[in-house]
Amino acid sequence: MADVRSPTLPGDPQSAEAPPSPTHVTTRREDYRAPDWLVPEIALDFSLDLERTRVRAILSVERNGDHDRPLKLDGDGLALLKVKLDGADAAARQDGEQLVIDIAGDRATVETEVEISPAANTQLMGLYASGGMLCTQCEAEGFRRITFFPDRPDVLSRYRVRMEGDAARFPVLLSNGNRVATGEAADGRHWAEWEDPFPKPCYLFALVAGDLQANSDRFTTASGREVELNIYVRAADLPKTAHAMHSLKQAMAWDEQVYGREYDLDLFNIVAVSDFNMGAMENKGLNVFNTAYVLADQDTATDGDFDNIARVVAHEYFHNWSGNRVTCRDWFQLSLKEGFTVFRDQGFSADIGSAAVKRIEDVRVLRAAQFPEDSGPLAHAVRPDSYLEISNFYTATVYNKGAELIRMFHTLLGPEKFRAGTDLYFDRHDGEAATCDDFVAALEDASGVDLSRFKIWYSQAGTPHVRAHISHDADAKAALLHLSQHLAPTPGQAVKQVMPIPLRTALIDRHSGEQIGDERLIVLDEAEQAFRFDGVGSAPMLSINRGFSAPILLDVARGPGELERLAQADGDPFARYEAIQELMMRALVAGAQANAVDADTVVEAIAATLADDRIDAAFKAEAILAPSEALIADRLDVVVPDAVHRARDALRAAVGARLSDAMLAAHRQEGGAGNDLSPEAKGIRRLRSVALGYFAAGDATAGAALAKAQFDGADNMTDRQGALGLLVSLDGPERVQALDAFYLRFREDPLVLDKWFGLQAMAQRAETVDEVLKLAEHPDFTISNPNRLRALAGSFAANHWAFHSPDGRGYAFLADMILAADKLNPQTAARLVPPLGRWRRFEPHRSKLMRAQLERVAGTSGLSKDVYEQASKSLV
Ligand code: 0A1
Ligand code: ZN
Repeated sequence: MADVRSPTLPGDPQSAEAPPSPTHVTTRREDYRAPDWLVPEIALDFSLDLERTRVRAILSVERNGDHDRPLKLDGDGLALLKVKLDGADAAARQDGEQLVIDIAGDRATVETEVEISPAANTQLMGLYASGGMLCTQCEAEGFRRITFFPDRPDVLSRYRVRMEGDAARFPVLLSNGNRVATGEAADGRHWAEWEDPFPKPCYLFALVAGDLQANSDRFTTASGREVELNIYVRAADLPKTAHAMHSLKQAMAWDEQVYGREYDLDLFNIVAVSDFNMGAMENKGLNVFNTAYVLADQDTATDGDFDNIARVVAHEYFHNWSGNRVTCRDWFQLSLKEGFTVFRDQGFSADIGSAAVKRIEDVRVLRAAQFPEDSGPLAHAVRPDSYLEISNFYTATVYNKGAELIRMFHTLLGPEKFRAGTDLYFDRHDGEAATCDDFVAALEDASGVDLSRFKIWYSQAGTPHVRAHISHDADAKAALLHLSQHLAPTPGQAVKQVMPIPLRTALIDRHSGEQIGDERLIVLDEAEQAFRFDGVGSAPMLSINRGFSAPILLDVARGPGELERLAQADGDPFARYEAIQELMMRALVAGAQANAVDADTVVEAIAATLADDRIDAAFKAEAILAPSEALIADRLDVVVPDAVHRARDALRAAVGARLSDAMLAAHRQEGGAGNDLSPEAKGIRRLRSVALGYFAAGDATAGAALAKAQFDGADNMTDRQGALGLLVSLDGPERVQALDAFYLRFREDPLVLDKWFGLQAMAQRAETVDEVLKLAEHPDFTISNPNRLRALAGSFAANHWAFHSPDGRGYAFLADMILAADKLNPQTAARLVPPLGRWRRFEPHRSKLMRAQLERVAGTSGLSKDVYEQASKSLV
């Protein structure tokens, strides 16, 4: 098909590695070696203070294997005060940031004391201060910023932790495992001791000290263990913790029922912090969360926020088995815990909500975040081969494509054999640091199914492109499905091998709309292959990659009217969704190329979908939502953002104008009461908001009035944000009125203020760049809080039309933000680089401007290795 982007990348990707740098060292998977020394036990003693914290560590170390190499402990920014070996002053040397100690025997006790400054820790890795409290983040390599230690996930230790601090400032003192003792100390200080019975890698260590209040509850496990549950927040936030607590209990029960996994301690603590680089962290028995994934009430959180809280609470809880009890041997195996845990949290969300809608949302995320990664300069395998900075590999590829890979195993084995496989995996590797190969071996051994060919999905980057067409032999009453696959080169992988691609497939009768025979699971595992279907009387329609059984790009040759028919008839909800989306995509891609959109078929399909009583509101909303501009751009050989924007606007305006009555009716639908969090009510709110969007696209003036009325009358954040999200893109007086009202009402609530910044950064207006530049000067804006930075800079970079403003100011703004943030928080700064790395895909003028900003970033001296890796790779 001419309008679909050719699978070959422009340019000639050469290397997956960052260009050599004198200061930064590449770590390679093939160089893995077991640790020279193990640390079965560690005792930590913290004297806590915001400015100067003392950390004393006593490590019992054991030589691992027959060698005479010294003990090497990682450190990062530690002021060393003391080192002792078996109680005597030790002859330790510092080699770069490492502490090297020669040890004669096979066992020893090593004691160190260091000083660190949590208040000065702007990277938010290690021990840092957030809103007056102290907390830690150790994954992936943050523990070395707390004390000297072999900071690698295959060194597992039992932890005993003592902490002492000011009782008024830090009334709550938490660490992993169980609290074993507490007491008062001199000068208004107090202390607590914690012990974690489960050996763990240091990235799962956590400590929290602060003035916090807990929402407390209990859970009884299947075997009768009574577990105390606490969610710690600032006192004022306590009323917003009910949903997180409810989600936690649901997740605990689900993991017992679906995976046979029980919780293993008597205590499970969650702490919410406002300054956090990611979503949340699964530290053993003490999960630390970004407040964004804990706090919610009807007035301040949208349905999407509520769903995300359930998803992330479950994700972190599930890590207790997939990640903590069985951890990763090295960071190249990150997807072992992350891909699997995402797959598990997807299953949970599907079970507590609508499975069909959840699948649509997951695939949308994959296409929006992972496909571009896989086709760009930062493409890497689910199990990468090298890195400069491991923080750069917490990606949609490792997480979401990793989950798709597990889903393919699930599809191939079926639920029972898959469960037998995960049981064996947990049994076999409990208490160990394992590899992706170990996971597949457990599935194979439990199921008797050979998965060796599928393992290529771990090592080969890029999204396979599959083409399909059907031919029919009327005499033989047989249909032949012709499939071919192609995978374009990615950095460091010039030549690709054929992949095994599992495709759930059915044929559908063109006239009756009935499925012909059973659905089949076929595996395309050659470059070209044909599959025969018998008992097919007339030329059928093809329904393929149902449920998105493989993470691929698909190009099916279709006859006229076929997509329209499938959009109504396909028995697989996901395939029906795909048919409508493909109809829209074809109109949009053609529209972007020809500067005129033919909306006829789309209008008919949307009208039929809205009128269909058999499907629920949530599904309707997803199905009729127009593909994003970024997704349309991904289908074009050369992207001209204005053309994409015009095409999408024109299609939405045509649909809105021609279906204004149906949209108004959908918008008026009852059943979406603000306090009703059932999937049905959420679906109705979602459809109302999508319908309002279309209506406003058809009639901006009436749309603005309706949106303003919804905004003013809303008793919940979903309706309020839905309306404001529309108003920010319209030019009437309602825009400023609503934004001001929102600000005045919520200026004291950081998470809601993030929405205020984000919505303006996402506005579809020519003036958005100016507004964003102004917002960066707003007194409430700060680059030191990752949520706020992402709300403005991250949302703006995702605003396709505004970010790609032809004067290049959007690119310059993002580069400025990256460079400013890099001085404080390299990890979060590096996450802003990828949008600039898409420069090869754009028309020459923009392409040059984007590249120039990347060069400016990469050429800045004193860059962190985080940003250096992302920027330099993006230029290759
Ligand atoms: N393991 C966490 C993600 C995570 C990774 C790194 C972090 O460092 C700032 C924080 C969190 C998860 O998958 O939820
Ligand atoms: Zn995770």
